[in-house]
Amino acid sequence: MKATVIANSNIAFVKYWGKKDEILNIPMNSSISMTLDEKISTKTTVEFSEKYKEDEFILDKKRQEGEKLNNITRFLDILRTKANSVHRAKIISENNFPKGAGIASSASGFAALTGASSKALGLKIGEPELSGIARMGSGSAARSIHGGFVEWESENGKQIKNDLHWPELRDIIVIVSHDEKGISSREGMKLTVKTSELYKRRIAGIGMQVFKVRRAILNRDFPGLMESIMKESDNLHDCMADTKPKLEYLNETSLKIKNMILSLNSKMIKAAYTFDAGPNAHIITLDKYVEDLLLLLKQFNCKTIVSSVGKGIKYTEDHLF
Ligand code: 2P0
Repeated sequence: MKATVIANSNIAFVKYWGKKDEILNIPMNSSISMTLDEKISTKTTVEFSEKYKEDEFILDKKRQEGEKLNNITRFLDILRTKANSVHRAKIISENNFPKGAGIASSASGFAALTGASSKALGLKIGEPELSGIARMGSGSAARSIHGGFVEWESENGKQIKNDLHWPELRDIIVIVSHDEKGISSREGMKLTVKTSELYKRRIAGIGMQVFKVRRAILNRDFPGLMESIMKESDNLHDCMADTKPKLEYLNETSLKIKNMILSLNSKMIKAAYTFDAGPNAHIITLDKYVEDLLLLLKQFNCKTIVSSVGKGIKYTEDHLF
């Protein structure tokens, strides 16, 4: 059977950085994210059949080989074992955001692959379990199974509130650089856990941060959420800077955007910046401030994508092959 799923990316307000268990992808701390809309999504079609002799994976029209393909095969083995299947698969996957835009695709990618593969294998599993399986592919994918606001503590991501809870919230993604990051999140977080003293303090205090972000979402407390988001992004990047060797994901433009948001907020909080393991800025704001922010951002000559709060994985019969 063939199955197709569209999964959206997500932006973390409390970040996942560091694992308790490297094999099972159990995180050191809870993270909280907002699922983005279909402008930043992956569409994946999977078919398992005896007609395929090997797994075949085509991503953005490029046939994948070597370690990239092996990773997918290992991941599919988890699902094949569950379904008692020995069939190999053909997978076609397409990201709809600009190629090489530095937007992480592992969250939407593994969420789409998990949903499509489970359905193609005839597995009847609900979203909590799907989230736990997606996690094994990539940690942040555990959150992209669900829509709205999602908390991932250890095994499965859980929805805090759905996409209708705060319809005015936006993420303006500013594509600062098209370069691939120098060091992957997976390697970077390992180094931070091993070498950063500041990281120990981060982990000791993160429970309070998670509580504040969850509470601000539940109460739709905009200034409270914005302050927590910026504090969290700064804390993560301080820990990256404290890693040996130093991890530097932000560039000059990222820092200029950060300062622009700080001065914009001097009288009244209108937005928050947050950065992942790359220079692209995510500006969290409200619908009513988007137009002004886009005007201010023009000076940087960067492509921008405006996303609302999105839904969880979506099944469709509109297959890619
Ligand atoms: C996050 N990031 O919470 C954080 C913020 C990057 C910075 O999740 O090793 O690609 O595949 O589990 O999910 C990126 O880490 O790492 C990430 P793996 P993943 O969104």
